[in-house]
Amino acid sequence: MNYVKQLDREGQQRPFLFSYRRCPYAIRARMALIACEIDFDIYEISLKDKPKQMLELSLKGTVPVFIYNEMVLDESLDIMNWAKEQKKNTLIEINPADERLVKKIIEANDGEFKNKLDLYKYTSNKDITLKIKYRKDCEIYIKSLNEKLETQEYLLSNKFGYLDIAIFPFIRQFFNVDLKWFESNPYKSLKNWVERISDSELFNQSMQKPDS
Ligand SMILES: N[C@@H](CCC(=O)N[C@@H](CS)C(=O)NCC(=O)O)C(=O)O
Repeated sequence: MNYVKQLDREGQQRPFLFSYRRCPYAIRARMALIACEIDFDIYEISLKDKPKQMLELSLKGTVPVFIYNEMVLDESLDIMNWAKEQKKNTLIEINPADERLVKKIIEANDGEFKNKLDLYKYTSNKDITLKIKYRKDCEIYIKSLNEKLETQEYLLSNKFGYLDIAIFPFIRQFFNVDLKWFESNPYKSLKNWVERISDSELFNQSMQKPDS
């Protein structure tokens, strides 16, 4: 992952990612690309001042946007799937028997949970009763993940993989809303999982800053 100052529309040879460091969708895309040993250029956008080049390639104006040759992918899961298909590293292969479950958990994550997470995250601490209500709404999904992790180290098995990458950035964001609560929350297996992935080289590489 190599930070660059712009997309070279004529001469760009390497895969290219428009990204935003803290965006959970962009994090899952970066982690998948790095896990699959794809060497890519990356451009850190400002959400308040999106680059024209990016909007020309993808009208919807969300990150991540991935460009390789003539291909433009502007959905994080499409980027993960493309990385997986390159088969440079089997780390994030999905066992065919798990495909339906993976899809179901990601749909719950990106749909209902993400909506509730945004309500929780963006409700001011001044309205603490409402904020706690939204956190409790999130906890239905949080509890279901915690239960999976009581008997195995990662979401599908004892092996880290695709589903962990897809889900982790959102759970991290959930816990980051209130780090004090994170320390004392009852979801110990999920807390350990978050800490384990947060400490991983893969995650830390994906969070590299533009100026480092
Ligand atoms: N479904 C898209 C969602 C991406 C998304 O919503 N990204 C947010 C940042 S976390 C974004 O770019 N929002 C546009 C904005 O804030 O203007 C994906 O999976 O890539």
